[in-house]
Amino acid sequence: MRLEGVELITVTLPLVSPFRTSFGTQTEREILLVRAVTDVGEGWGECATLLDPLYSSEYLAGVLDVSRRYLVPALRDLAGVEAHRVAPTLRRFQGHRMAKGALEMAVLDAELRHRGVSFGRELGAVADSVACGVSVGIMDSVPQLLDAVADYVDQGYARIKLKIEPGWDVEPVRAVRERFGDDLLLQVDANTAYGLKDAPHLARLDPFGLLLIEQPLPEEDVRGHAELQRRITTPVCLDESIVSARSAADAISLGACQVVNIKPGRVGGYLEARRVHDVCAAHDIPVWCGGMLESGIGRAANLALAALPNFTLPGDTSASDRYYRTDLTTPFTLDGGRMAVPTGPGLGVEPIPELLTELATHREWIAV
Ligand code: SMG
Ligand code: MG
Repeated sequence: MRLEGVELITVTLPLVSPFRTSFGTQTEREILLVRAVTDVGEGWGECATLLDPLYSSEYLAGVLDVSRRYLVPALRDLAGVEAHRVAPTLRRFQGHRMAKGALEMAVLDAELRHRGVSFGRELGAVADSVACGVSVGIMDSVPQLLDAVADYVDQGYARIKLKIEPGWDVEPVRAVRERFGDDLLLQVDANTAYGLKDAPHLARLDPFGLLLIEQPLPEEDVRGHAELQRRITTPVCLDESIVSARSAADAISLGACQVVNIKPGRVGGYLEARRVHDVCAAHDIPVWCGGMLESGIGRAANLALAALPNFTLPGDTSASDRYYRTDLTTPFTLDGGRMAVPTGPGLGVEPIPELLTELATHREWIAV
């Protein structure tokens, strides 16, 4: 397969409601799509990066720059481009996993479409649908939060995740438990907002029977998470700290997590995400699929990944209408708390061309 060029396309989509986390509030999502053009057809990728370096060090303008300056030109050196060669070829460039992952995804999609194989089949999916959870942002008041959670529960979401930060943690969790009962699958995500000094406070979440607490401490504080886990009974789950299969293995052997959130962009792509899954499975550590407010392109691939056998917890793979009034693909919908894994070749979905023409804020062609 020969790569002829890559188009980088940005699209700004308004969110149906503001999404507040411990690092900021988002009212819209600047999405970066990657279109790989090869001699056997096209493929699509979606980059996980946010506009600003607040969730991780990557940011949209940085991804565009490193892609045009280093990553895409490096793929010129490949006599024939194949998805499994992309990561090794780009390895000499440090970091930039989200940028690399999006390129690999687009090449993989082109390759699979050509072979007539779906992402799910290629990655090793064992289910044709997956249980879906929803991530609920920090709100101005507890009544407002309860209304939002009630709406998601009514829609059938299989699990609720509450974003937390100091000052918005024990009370919202207590209120949700009191209103919806102990059977609701409930977890929290701090996005690094706490320190080890907060261990006694975080232990106050123990009585609520949470599935897990996600990334309470800073990204690099893996040992801190291990120490925290000795002081609280809620299982610690890592998100930001897990950037590769190796870092997952290290965190597990340190006792820093009992659960892992897998986000393909954060670990450099779907092929590494599968390795993270395999490492966790080998250690009996359950995983679930995280989300980065993806459009239908990223969602399609995430659903395929979430159908692997060790994805035993519902993920942040919510329906299109949880994020956007108009998705870039045919919308994904919830059916009894589950979503179907796409079965068509490659991702099984593609951006609606008229929407891209109408909504693109930047289009850039990089010939190879
Ligand atoms: O895609 O439903 C989604 C968002 C899920 O909470 C979510 N993602 O830390 O897990 C996380 C956050 C990161 C993105 S916040 C803009
Ligand atoms: Mg998280």
